Amino acid sequence: MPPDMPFKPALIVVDMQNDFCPPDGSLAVPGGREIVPLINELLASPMFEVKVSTQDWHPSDHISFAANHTAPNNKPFESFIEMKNLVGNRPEQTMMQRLWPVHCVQGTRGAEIIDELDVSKVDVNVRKGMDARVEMYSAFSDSFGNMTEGAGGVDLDLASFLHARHITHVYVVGLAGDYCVKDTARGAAKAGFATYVIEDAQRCVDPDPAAWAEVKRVLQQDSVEVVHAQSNEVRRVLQPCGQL
Ligand code: VGL
Ligand code: ZN
Repeated sequence: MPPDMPFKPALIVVDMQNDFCPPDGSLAVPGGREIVPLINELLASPMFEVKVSTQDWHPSDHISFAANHTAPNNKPFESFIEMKNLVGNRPEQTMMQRLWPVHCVQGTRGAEIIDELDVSKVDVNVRKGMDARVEMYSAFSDSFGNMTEGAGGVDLDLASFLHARHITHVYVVGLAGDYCVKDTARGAAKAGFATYVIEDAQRCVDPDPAAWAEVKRVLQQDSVEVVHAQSNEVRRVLQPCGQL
């Protein structure tokens, strides 16, 4: 990259919430707490122009909760239901939605960000998944691409917020690598930011390495770069001078 290319990076820390963490989260991601030291190191860096955290923040009647559907098609992790684009007023558009255990219900302890995360360094927190009718893994839009800021889905138009701050690059970390990290990173790339997922600062619901390889393929196809903590891309946001 030419040295004079603008570099105003933002950090997005996705869904580091009690319900996504072992040992007692309702949707605990294996190894979810192991990534905290690296994420806190990133949060402590003066190199980021903006630091964002996100929270999955569901009403109790959320469409993704297996408990809100009828047997036999209501097994958490296993069952899928047909979800319609009601938010976008296009009910003919449908997609298959995986069902989950009840998680991150608004106002519960499970929805709080874990105590170990250094939230004092966060500039803005985005709550998402607030519209009961639709899934919203990405902090940029729901699963159909609707941006319903103010209408209940999410409480901030994150793309406009980052553009207004002249952000050029977005680094995405957190939980879960195969759902909300993945879709948030794809949303960032689609919004025009050079986007990185830091591999060592995420963990997946599905711990099978083959599943992560497939996620990486999809990310790279959507112009997201998957990088290691030791890469130059990460070192340049951890070095105070920004040069190696
Ligand atoms: C997530 C499943 C359901 C995530 C959120 O944060 O990756 N996964 N809701
Ligand atoms: Zn969720």
